[in-house]
Amino acid sequence: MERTYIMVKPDGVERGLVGEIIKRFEAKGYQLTALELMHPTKEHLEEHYCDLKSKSFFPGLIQYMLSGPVVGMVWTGKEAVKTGRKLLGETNPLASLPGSIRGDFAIDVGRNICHGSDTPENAEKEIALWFPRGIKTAKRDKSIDTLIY
Ligand code: DAT
Ligand code: MG
Repeated sequence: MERTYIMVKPDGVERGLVGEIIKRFEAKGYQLTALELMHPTKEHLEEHYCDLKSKSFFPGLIQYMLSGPVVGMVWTGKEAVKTGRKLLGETNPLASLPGSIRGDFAIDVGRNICHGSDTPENAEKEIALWFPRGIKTAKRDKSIDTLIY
């Protein structure tokens, strides 16, 4: 089953949009596999965004990402990466259709409230970077269904 790394950025956390973003992935049918409030270091963020190092907006992006805690999540399910990005919308919120998270809640590309992996390979890299201790997947014990108190 495919996994994707979704992160609520500092502005999304500050604006109280964590629940709204979780709600949309749950409603779509994806399974929440990991979740943590984190305070990443500059070095950690530079690694996460290493492909963008040469861009003029890179220092501003890192500064913004350091401005408060983020919520890192792993969501699992069929085509989680591609569909996750559809739920998020376009990188530039002004190009995002209403109905998407960025389309509904953001205007500026530099404050686009959420991150989503762009390929299954990058998703696994990002999951390893943000959840370096691994993710324990506990199976639900169905025997409790027969125990009624
Ligand atoms: P995405 O987050 O949609 O995968 P990306 O990987 O190209 O987009 O860029 C990472 C983040 O960098 C993006 O969410 C916001 C910021 N960014 C991208 N292009 C930008 C630009 N032209 N000006 C300012 N920030 C930008
Ligand atoms: Mg990206």
